[in-house]
Amino acid sequence: MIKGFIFDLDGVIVDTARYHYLAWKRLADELAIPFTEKDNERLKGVSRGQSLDIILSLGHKKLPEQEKHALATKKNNWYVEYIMQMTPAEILPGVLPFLTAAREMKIKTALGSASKNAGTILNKLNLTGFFDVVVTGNEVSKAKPDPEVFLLGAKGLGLPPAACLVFEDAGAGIEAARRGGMKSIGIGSAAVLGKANRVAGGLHELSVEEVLKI
Ligand code: B16
Ligand code: MG
Repeated sequence: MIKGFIFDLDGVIVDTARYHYLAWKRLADELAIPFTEKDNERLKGVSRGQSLDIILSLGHKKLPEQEKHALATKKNNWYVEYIMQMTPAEILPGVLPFLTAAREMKIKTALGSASKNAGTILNKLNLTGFFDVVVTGNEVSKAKPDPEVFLLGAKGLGLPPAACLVFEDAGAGIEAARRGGMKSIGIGSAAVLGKANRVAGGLHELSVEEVLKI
């Protein structure tokens, strides 16, 4: 029986992928590396360091660790500038009613995000109070598809993995849920998220009652 929900952030609660893209694009342009919105799809759910590696590989560039660290910091500073301008109007459709209903029904709720900026984003959008537990990129050492982020979420909720349902927009996140022994709902297209127990376009298409039955 499902007693807890674990939500990914980017792509499920808010569309921060747009801001990640703008910041990575600015860096790629500086490095004269071609980088399109289609390339950006590969960065979804992937850690900051791995994202930079993907961009450098697009430009056939290899750089020493120290230089990579400086570039990742530069991108993050631009990204933080963008997210500091965000407002609650950018919360994706259906999120607030879904979170409200879940909490009214005494379902425990956790955030499980690869982003080190997840706490800042939740605060900025006035969403922190909707989550019993927040696990971010600061607490995990292994990126999705490793299940670490979701297992920490389940542990924080005091629930066994099988009692948790994960909401994810990235294929790597659906795989992480599966490896962690959790059912999942894919948010996005069935072509990418076919391994999820159910796929929907967004939380606005789902009710708490129906997802508890999967
Ligand atoms: P940061 P999620 C992920 O968030 C993003 O999808 C991914 O594009 C980003 O690289 C990653 O967070 C790390 O973000 O640079 O802010 O630490 O989908 O796991 O909520
Ligand atoms: Mg995501």
